[in-house]
Amino acid sequence: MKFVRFLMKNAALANVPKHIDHFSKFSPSPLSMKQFLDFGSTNACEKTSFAFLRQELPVRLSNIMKELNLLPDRLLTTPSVQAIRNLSENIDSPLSLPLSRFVESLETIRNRHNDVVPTMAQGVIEYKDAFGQDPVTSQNIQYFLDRFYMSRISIRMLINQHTLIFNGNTNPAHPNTIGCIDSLCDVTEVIRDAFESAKMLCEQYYLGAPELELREMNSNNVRDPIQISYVPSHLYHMLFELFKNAMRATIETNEFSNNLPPIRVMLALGGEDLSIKVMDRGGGVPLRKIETLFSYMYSTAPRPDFGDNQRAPLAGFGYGLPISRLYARYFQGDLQLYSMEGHGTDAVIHMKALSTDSVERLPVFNKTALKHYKVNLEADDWCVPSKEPLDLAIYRVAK
Ligand code: W6P
Repeated sequence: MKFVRFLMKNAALANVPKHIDHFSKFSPSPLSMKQFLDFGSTNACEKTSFAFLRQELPVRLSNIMKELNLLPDRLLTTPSVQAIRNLSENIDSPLSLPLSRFVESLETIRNRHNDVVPTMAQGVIEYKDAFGQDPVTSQNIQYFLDRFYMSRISIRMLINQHTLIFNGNTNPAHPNTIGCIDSLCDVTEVIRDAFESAKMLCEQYYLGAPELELREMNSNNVRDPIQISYVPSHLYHMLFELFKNAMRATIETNEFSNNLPPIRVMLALGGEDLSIKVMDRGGGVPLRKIETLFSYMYSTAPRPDFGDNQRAPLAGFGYGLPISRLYARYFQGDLQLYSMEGHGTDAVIHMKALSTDSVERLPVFNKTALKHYKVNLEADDWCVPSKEPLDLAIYRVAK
């Protein structure tokens, strides 16, 4: 029996398809926002985009599949992770289709991968149930999933751009949009939209919600609206997540007060950065716990079954914050939390203001990446504080 399981496990692990080895030898080619926009204007045609994607999609996918195969066997052999590996098995077969069926097959591939995030989360739960959680595994999973989900964001971005631009429909409601990029994305409008949606959810769950106080500063020209080239859906995703967290903290720490402190937002545009700060007075989070808010392992818990008279709580389940941070980093920005326990939390989204600086940030599989998956058995280079008080008696010198 043990031997059969041994054989089956090795069969599952060994069959790395040949095309993955081939395509993983190439490095992914990051695109700038400007290049994305050019693909959708007169500069490029469907054939160029087709030829690019036929190479680039398998390269990005193969690079990350090489890393997936380096995960500890105990994680790799969970049913969920196996299911994800099987999805990529025939990635290049639809991609060898002629141009005329390319858009259609891209849409099929994209839809087949819709549930990868919850499936991977299930894999982490299966691992935790079987082996528990420890800092080393948590760190490895964090490293891998940040790269895996970043790769996924980028692959879906390429697919969405191609299918939206070349599916034959134009979008007259948004003349400035090229695929899912808005070359004049009105940041204030996205902030208000995301706030309103979070507020509606918050009111359903808590029967009340804090107000929004928005200030903005355009240092380039005080009167101009703040607009950049960006993917509005990515920005919306990040803001919606931050607002849900800020609202939940505000309500839960001010439960018995009859006026809720507003959520204040500061939006600033400089020469290089566009930054959005979301400030709440929700009591804050101790510094020690900030990192766990972004942790895939520590924030993965089986989703409780919400019955009819119980709604899903506003925030705190799933991968909202770590994935929002990836969206910010995808175009060379970042998402950071500054909290003061006892007072409140400031969450800041930094974005590149210039479309020439907004370049995709992509993982590449190489020796440096490989090193991260090798177990490090060396001791840490910082002392571990002892729980026992030091017995100074041993240093006493005889007088
Ligand atoms: C909190 C915790 C948190 C996470 C993200 C954004 C805002 C907040 N506020 O208390």
